Amino acid sequence: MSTGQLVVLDHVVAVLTAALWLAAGAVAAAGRTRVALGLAAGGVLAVAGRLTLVGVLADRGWWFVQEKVLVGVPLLVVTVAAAAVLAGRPLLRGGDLPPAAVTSLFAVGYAALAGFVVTYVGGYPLTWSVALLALAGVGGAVLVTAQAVTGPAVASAEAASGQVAAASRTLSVPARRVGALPAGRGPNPAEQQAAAEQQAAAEQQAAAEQPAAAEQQSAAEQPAAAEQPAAGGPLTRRRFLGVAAAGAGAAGIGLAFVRAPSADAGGGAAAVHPAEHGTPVTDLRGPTTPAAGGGVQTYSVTARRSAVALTSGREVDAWTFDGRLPGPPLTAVQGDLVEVTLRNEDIDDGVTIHWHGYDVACGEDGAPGATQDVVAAGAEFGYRFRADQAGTFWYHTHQVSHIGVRRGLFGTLVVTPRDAAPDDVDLVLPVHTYDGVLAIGDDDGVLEPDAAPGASVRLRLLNTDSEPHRFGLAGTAFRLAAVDGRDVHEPGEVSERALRLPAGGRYDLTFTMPDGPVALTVDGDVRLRLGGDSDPSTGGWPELDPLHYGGPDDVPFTLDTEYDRHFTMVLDRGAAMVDGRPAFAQTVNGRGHPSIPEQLVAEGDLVRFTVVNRSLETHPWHLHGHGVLVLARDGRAATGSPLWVDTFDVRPGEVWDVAFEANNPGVWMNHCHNLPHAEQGMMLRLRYDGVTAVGGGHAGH
Ligand SMILES: [Cu+2]
Repeated sequence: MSTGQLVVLDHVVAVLTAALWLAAGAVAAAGRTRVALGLAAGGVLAVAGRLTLVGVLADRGWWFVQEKVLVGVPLLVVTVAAAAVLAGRPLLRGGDLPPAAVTSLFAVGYAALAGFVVTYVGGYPLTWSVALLALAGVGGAVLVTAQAVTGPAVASAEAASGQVAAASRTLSVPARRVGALPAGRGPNPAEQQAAAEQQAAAEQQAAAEQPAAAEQQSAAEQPAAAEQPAAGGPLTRRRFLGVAAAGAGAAGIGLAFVRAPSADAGGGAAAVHPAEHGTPVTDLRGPTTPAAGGGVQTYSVTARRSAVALTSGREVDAWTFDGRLPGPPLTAVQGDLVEVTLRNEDIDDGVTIHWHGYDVACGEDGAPGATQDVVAAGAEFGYRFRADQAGTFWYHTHQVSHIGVRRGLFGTLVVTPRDAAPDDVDLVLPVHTYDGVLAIGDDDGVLEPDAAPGASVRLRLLNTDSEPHRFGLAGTAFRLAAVDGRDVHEPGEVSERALRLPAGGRYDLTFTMPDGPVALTVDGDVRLRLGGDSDPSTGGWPELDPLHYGGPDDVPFTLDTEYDRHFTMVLDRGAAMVDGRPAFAQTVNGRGHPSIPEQLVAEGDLVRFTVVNRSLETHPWHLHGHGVLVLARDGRAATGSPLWVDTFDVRPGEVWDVAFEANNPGVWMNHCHNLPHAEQGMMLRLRYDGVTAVGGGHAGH
């Protein structure tokens, strides 16, 4: 079973555990002891199941169980033990349960619920704040339940009486018969009558403040209590628990406001330069001349709002570059100097251009608030870089990108090698969803370009959405020639294999056009046909795993390398501050942007990332300015071709290890490329010592 499936199962069993115990408590309170016994038995099995699951999950990594082992499981074990002591025998014996027994059943339910809430809302890592709040929550719930089960009048009488049953001391609830519940909840009229009488008597006693009488009555009702007179009064005990719970809650709330350290050195040397003194990132600009033999490609791109029709005629209310969807395709030959002037006509939120996967100088990276100021409506900005990397890339705005990119502020960037012959058919295929309609380029139907049999074909697949897409190429064997614009070493020929492309990622597929038809499916639907009609079904094809594809080659580092810095990023959902507001955030190590400590590196460092996904969603991780080498997934080393990527999908429960050399100084965004996730907090910075960002703490995305 995959770790992701185990995480889901654990959630389900946690909720089931809580439901069973709470139901057991409720049913017991209603006097239906036999049903309560059945539910409690189910609850015990559920608890056993949870303990087993936590054990199995622990084997997958401490990240997956930390808060369960430290809070959820201890709470469960303690409350189950208490319930066994208080409710075990009465449940087996049948008949009405004393209030302490009923409360103890509820307590297990609260503990199970608290464990689930800690996991689901608190996430990783566990903080004192969350632990204390969980204890306060369970303690408070137990107190309120004890009060309710006993009945308020009786409770106050008892408080006055100074009487408590020995058993109830464990859970700090007075032991009273369920018959003392308010009238109407008792199982039969006779009992209700008895309850009413008791209540009346208790009220009388409370009003008269006659401890002795109350004690007498209590003792008469409850032989067990009489046999084991309490040392302390319930008032003291309840008050103590109440004060403790309130104190834990207050401390938990207070601790929630403790700020994170501003930087994480990843086990490496601390900063030599103070954060605010160094080279401004705006000084880190691209070269001004092409490489030898290269030319200059000059582009001017204008961002503006525009209604654009897809090929079906469907109109999209878009944010565009140059009034088209996608923006203008930018091309260059390797070694060219590329100069792009960006103008913002009327995008009120502002705009930038980020060169996705292209390792430009940091001042050209287009991260507003980090590498440049946002380009406001009416303003412009010039980008410049040398096209050193040949391959398939794209560009997009990085300002309110969860809206801007979705609405169309992106385009393709393809750099062809200077020395290689071009393919006969070279198709650039950016897949994007506009207003819920999937299109390749601006074509929301089926593309049918020409390809003669025998022609060499390259399909450049780009996923410009925030979710992965699944591709199938039918009618021919093919090679996965490049991933994220970087050539795969010795790509072998495969057929009938599906390709899952992460958000932001690119795959180049190559093949020789056969005599028969070829079709490309996206998420199961044919979107491109070559050489005639065909309507293949690719849904059942197994996925090609790029971690185990192609031929091995030299790599600069492996799992065994001594890294200068090692950063672990645990991705989760949870309550956290995002941009100064509390949110159910997408978190990294329990925090949301901009409160996630920045990662500090020094030029020349070998840096390793371990990225852990504890959540139930896929996170396409994207580091700016550097390709990263995939070392391992779930602890198993990648084989086959060295796999260099700029975006990698970390699916639920997965653990990825990647590495890179810190060879491109700057302040780089490091974030989830599911852009709504980034907006919801899943974004941080990697900063080189001695480089300072623009504008201080806050960066757009
Ligand atoms: Cu994400």
